[in-house]
Amino acid sequence: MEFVNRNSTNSIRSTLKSNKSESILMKTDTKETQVRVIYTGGTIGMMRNKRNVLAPIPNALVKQICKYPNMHDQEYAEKRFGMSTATTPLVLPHADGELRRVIYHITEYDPLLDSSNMTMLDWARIAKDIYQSYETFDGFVVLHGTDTLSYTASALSFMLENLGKTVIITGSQIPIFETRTDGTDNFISALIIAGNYVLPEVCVFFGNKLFRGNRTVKISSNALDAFESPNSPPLGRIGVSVAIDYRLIFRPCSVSRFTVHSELDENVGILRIFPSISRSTFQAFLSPPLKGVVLQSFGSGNIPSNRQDILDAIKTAVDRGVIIINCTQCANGSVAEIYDTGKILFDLGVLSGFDMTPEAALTKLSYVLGKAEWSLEEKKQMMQSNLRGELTSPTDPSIEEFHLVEAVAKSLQIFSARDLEQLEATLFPAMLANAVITSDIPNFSFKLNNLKSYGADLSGTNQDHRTALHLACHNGNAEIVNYLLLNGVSVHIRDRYDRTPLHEAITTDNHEIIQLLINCGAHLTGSSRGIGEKLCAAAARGSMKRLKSYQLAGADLTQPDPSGRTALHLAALHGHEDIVRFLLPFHENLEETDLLGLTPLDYATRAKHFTIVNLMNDFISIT
Ligand code: ASN
Repeated sequence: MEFVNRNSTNSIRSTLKSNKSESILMKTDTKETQVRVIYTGGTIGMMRNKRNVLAPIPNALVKQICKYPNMHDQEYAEKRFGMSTATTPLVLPHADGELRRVIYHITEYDPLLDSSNMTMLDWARIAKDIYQSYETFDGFVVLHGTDTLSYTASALSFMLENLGKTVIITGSQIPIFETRTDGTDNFISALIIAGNYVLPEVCVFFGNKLFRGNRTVKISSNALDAFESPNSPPLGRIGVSVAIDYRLIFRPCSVSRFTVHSELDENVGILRIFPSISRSTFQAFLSPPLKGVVLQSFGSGNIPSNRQDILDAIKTAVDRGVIIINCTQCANGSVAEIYDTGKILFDLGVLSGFDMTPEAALTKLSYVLGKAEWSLEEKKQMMQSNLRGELTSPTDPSIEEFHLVEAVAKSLQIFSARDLEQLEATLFPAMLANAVITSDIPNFSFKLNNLKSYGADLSGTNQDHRTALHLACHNGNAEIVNYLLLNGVSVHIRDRYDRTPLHEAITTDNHEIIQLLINCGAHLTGSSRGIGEKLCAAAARGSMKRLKSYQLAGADLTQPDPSGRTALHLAALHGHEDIVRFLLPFHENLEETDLLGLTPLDYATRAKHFTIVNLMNDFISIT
């Protein structure tokens, strides 16, 4: 399969990062957020073909979107990116109540697929595409057919390890080319959430609800509310405004970078048991090469315990090393050892899938079996652990009955739900900030745990969209930063002025904290020219520490500023010999000229810094 080249990642990079393209950017105070859309197919982009059935139409979706003024602001796009070309992104008009306008880049897959035709290879392709453009974008939307959407969402939730950004899968029941389409609403809402909310999960947005992807099932082939998450409440709802329940967000709690595991084992299956299932069917299903099976049992996990032939087949498979996961056929609820007919499975070595959907259990099996480095015991252990919020674990912390915010609200005589929400959004970040400022580590962990149990979102932001992590990074307490990271606080949230926690650590030149953030997947944001300006300023000041901060944060130290000058030009001009020595090895040659056509050597010569001139001439002679 090949990319259609419209908005391929290279052209996206060139639009966002290239020095040349930035010169046409409009000077604007409008805040923007960048979303990558991966369009895989599905009804959303289908039309009736000659046989009068729906099939995906290549190169038609973007043209259709451009016709909707609520999906693409042509005027803004032209001012911002120049006259439209094949590589210009689309622009969502400003949405009331959101800080940032969404700029989105669509990658259309070739061929576009009805999701019934998708395979594990397609999941791997989506995962790899997200990985490869992860740092360029704030969030991701995957347009997908609805039929197997829950499988893809579940699989991606496992494959995208230590995900720190929002991934939303959506589609529609009625094509976008039809008047009554649900595609525009689903797509617009997905874009707004992916661009403006940092939710480190693979989510599904459909019918005004945001779900955890690996909890979803398709419940209707024709209703517009086609998805449900039977055993877990929606993560958010879209009404007049976007309401996310942050308490439900599952956050990776380790200091590790985002990565993708794309090796999936295809030797998995779902066996739905039914009365009088034949021994031969059962045995054939469990035979090699099958390595993992989701056994969909009756009720709370029961099978016919009077069928010795079935029990023997299960025993043989378990002894062969097949992992069998017991999930219920019921739309709601979980498996439990309540009946004799269920207990017998556990005695045979079948594992409980508890309240996982069959889609989640199956994709988790193929992910876990694809981990060559794990032993069979580890794989079994993982299947029973809550990896991405796909199962309700008995150790999940419960939220205190007594609600702190309600108590404060009572004393302030606040009764409306809206005012209560407002109070909560103000109180928790303030209390977290207070804990960051006033505590040592034992005290801090005590306060943090208390706040968590009162339902506080530890990644919550204050009025300036700053998190406790911004503050902790600025204050320079590495232990507290580490603690916040281990509690899943996001490294990607940008404040009102587009500053991330990493910016705070760079501003205070705290290398230990910069390293911690980088280990957790943080990266530099903003325009590369802007970073060039900062590097030049540091070089002019002779600030080696600041340059090293940027180096540690992953900056390209040869990045020019808007005038084409690099840090080396400025170090040469100001005669900072130590900085010139430090920067020289990063340059391939010294031929980079600024807008006046001057090289770093020209600067050193004109400023009469002869030791630096000699240094540079030596460098030129060996390169
Ligand atoms: N058959 C379509 C698909 O899954 C159904 C849809 O998208 N609504 O691709």
